[in-house]
This record gives sequence, C-alpha cells and structure tokens, in this order.
Amino acid sequence: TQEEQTRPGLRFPPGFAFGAATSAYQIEGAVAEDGRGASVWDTFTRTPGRVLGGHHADVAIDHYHRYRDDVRIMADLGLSAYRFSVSWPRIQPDGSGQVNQKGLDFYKRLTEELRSHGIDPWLTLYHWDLPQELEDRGGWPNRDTAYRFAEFAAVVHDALKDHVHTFSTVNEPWCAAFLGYASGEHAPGRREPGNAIRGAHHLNLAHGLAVQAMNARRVGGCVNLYAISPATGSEADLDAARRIDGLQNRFFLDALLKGAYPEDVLADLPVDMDFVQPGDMKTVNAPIDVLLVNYYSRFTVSGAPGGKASAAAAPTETASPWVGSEHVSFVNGGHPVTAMGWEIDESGLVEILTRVARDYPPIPMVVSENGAAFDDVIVDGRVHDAERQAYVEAHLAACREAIDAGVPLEGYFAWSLMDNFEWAWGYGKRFGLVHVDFETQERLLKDSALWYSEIIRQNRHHEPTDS
Ligand code: PNW
Repeated sequence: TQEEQTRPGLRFPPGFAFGAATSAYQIEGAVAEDGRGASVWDTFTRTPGRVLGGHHADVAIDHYHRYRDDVRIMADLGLSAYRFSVSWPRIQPDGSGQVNQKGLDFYKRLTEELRSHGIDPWLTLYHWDLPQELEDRGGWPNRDTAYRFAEFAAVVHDALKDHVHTFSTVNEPWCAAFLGYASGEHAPGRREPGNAIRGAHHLNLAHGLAVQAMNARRVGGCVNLYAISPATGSEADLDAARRIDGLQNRFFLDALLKGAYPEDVLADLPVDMDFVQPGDMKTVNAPIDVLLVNYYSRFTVSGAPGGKASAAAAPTETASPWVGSEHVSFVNGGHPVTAMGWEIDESGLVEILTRVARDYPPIPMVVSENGAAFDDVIVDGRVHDAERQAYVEAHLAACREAIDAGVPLEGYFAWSLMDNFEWAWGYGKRFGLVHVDFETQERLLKDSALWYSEIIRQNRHHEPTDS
C-alpha cells in the first residue's frame, strides 16, 4: 500500500543485511545419504512421546536435494544474506576424527550457489544436531565435547573459509543446554539439572575454543535473549525477573562479552562450578566480530506460585528448564500470542538491543532470528498471513528504533525462510515466509514473503556509477 511505501520506520542504512534463517536438521532431510552419521535428533525423534505426532526429519523439506530451487527463491525475494547451519554428523559421522568429504561438498555447492546469486552465506556451526556418538560419550556435560567441537569448527573453516561471509558458533546455547539436559523437551531429552549447567558451560567453552581454532575473518556468537518483566513490583516478582534474566540472558552475555558468570546467577544455582577450569572464562571471552541475537518474545514472571512453569508450553511431558529457579511462574503479560503461545511484544526487542549496547563492551549486532508461527491456510493459491507480516513489520520497525538509539545493528534475519520441522512440535507449527506442502514439497510464497521482498527492494541503495 501507499502507506508502506512511505513508511520511514522501515528505511535502513546502506549495507544493512536483509536475510532469512534456517537450520540443517529442520530442512535438509537426506539423513542416510552421502555418509551422514546419526545425530541426537535422529535418536530423539525415534523415541516415543518426545515429538508431537511421532514426526521425524528423515525427509524434512528435502532441502538437501532442492537447495538450488531454494536459493532461487531467496534470490527472487532479494535477500542479501542467508543464515543456515551445517550438520556436524554429515561432516564427521562419528563426531571426531575422520572427515566425510561428501558432507563438506554439499555446503560448498550451497555456498557457491548463494554467492553466484549475490547472497552472503552466514554459516552456523552448531544448531543442535550433536553426533550421537558424542552423546554416547556423555554429550555436552562431558568437557571433551567442547574440544571435539573446536576440531570440527577448524575442519569446516578450512574447507569453506573462502565461501562464507560470517561464521557463527553455537546457536542458542540456552536451548541446547536447558531444553536438552534439564527440561528434556529437546534432544537428547535428559532431565538432569546439574548436568544442564555443566553443559551450558561446555557450550560456552566450545564457542570460545572454536573462535580460537578458526581464527576466521569474521566470526560471531549467538544467544537467544528475552525481554523479562516482573508481574508486579513485589520483592518476590522482582527477584523472579532477576533470576530468569540471569539464567536466560546474562549467563551467556556476561560469559561471551565479559568473560565472567554473573555472581548473583551463580548464587542461584544448585551446583558448585568446579568444572570451570582456570583460563576457561578467558577462552569463552575470545574476541568476536558480531553478536547474533535471536529474539521472539517477552516473559512476564512471578515469584508467587500459581502460574505456568515455563513460558513456552511444551507439547510433550517435560521438567523445568529453570535450574535453581523452578519456583518462578510465567504469567500472562497481556500481549497477543502466536500459534506457539508466545507473546508478541516488539518493544522487548528495542529493550534488549539497547541494553546490550549499554551494558557490554561495544559489539556490532544482528537480529539472527525473529519470526512467528501462525495457522496458515491456502486460499485460492495464496497464504494471507497478515499476522506474520505484521509481526515482522513491527520487529523491523523495532530494529530501526534501536539503530536510531545508537545500537550498531547490521542486519535482520527472519525465522524462517520456509516452513520446516519445528523440533518438539514436529510439522505442527509453521514459521516460514514460504509455505511448504510437507507431502509434495511444493514451495509457495506467503503474503509475508512478498511484502518482505518489497521492503528489501525499497531499501536497495544504488551505488553511484563511475564515469
Ligand atoms: C529457536 N523456547 O528455537 C531456534 O533457533 C529455531 O531452530 C526454532 O525453530 C525457532 O526458535 C522457533 O522455535 C527455540 O522454548 C525453541 O524458549 C524453543 C524456545 C526458544 C527458541
């Protein structure tokens, strides 16, 4: 509409990256092809009761075979960047040692295809698909996994360094540690609170060791941040907000950007941190070029009993991910919700971006995931996903607001490019800008994709031509 064309809130500085994101296990399929080994998600999806509907991602959305068509879609949308992850067990089927060249070749083909269309490849090394062999040796609670990760990072970096715009290490260490090892909602599905904390530290250590091992031209770390509000001004609610902010946000931000865990968070935890060895925190704090921030929602929390035990209601039977703060409850903050039940509040994005800029050493940032699931329907060959479009529009405007407030924000990646395997929810939740028919694998641009493409087009800055 006319209004959209002139809306100044959606004008971005030259060079701002407009991207979309995916992850390997959620889209690739081809789990038994070209020498790929098993990951914890292959095992988890085969364990009854863990994933809604018993869904697995053996085929997923068949991106392994359709990557050329998918890159064509990205090019048609005008994306300047694409964030994807590499499957560790495709590259090291046993999680260490022997390298599977065919696995590396796939990502070479993918990155070459992207670059030939002028799209910058942003490569995530780890988006939760741990080789099963490494889980069998203890998984993330085992310190050795961090060293194996650094070895894997060096292999990927060596093979792809000339093709990749930005490397990032671990996607959302909070999820990998606390949904994987405390609540059990994600693979490997363990409910061992103490080991979740160990795992969280080893994921941070893995990040730092990988940054050092790659010595990449451009490397970043990724965190998922939430805006947190206390339900009331009561002492109990303020304490609840401090605790959840501590475990969700500051435990990772302080580690990566300041090289220390926050004292108040350590005091909340039921473990002593004897597994943190001398020198670890300096490694975790290895210099990075960019911070990747995934943002979805705001949590409103209470220290009084009675609310939900977790903001993101899991579809399966789970324990609390909030180690040491299990008494905290999550209450309705009064915002509309997505199909995940996640509250929509774009002001939280401005809040967390300005907060990182204010409270931490200077670091360029990107929003590396942001998006929403809704119950889409195809009507006459179109998906009128006005709610998703409004969600993305509001959050892009929030990015603009953060930039105006002085935040060094360099890009935005919508989650997700395409509908895909949504972890514990199987194929039951659609986050894509592009609709996927999970039977025929047909791709169809939703209205939100067409709109996003138009915003990107309006932001195209033409280089002055040399005479
Ligand atoms: C992120 N929670 O996951 C992931 O990076 C994506 O792979 C995923 O598809 C996307 O967000 C949507 O879920 C999360 O329970 C999963 O708090 C669960 C939570 C947060 C993030």
